Amino acid sequence: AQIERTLVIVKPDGYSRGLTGEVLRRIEAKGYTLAELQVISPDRERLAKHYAEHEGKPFYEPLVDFMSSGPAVFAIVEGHRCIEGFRALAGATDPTAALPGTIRGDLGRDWGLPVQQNIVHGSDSPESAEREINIWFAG
Ligand code: DAT
Ligand code: MG
Repeated sequence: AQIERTLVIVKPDGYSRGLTGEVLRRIEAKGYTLAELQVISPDRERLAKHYAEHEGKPFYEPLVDFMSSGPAVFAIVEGHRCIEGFRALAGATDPTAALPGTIRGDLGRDWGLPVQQNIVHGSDSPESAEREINIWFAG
């Protein structure tokens, strides 16, 4: 199989809590490669493209507010089956339900907010990965 790429984001909660190194450490410890890295404050225009599939859902506006609230780390991660592999590292979307041993399960919790602040994003398919990488990385 060809080497996959996935877009990983250390979201503003993870960045502001100082968890970037811990997340990147787990990615590297798993054996994946950090091909590109950047710290940016996500703008609402690109977030709308990134989260187009969720437009209209009750958590959509809070999600865009949260994601545009401060700096985040964007990484292109490479490796065989890294899309599935990173989502396994990340754990379930709801950090309360995410299993211990996962990023969200070990480091996340429910803060009583309308959106789940769950530390990381990972693309869910090869098509999503290429689409998302093109939104956040030029060239
Ligand atoms: P994932 O990030 O696990 O791929 P998703 O793509 O379904 O999950 O949703 C994108 C983000 O939106 C997710 O990371 C947190 C938030 N979210 C999803 N479902 C939610 C819900 N039911 N209530 C609150 N926030 C939610
Ligand atoms: Mg998703």
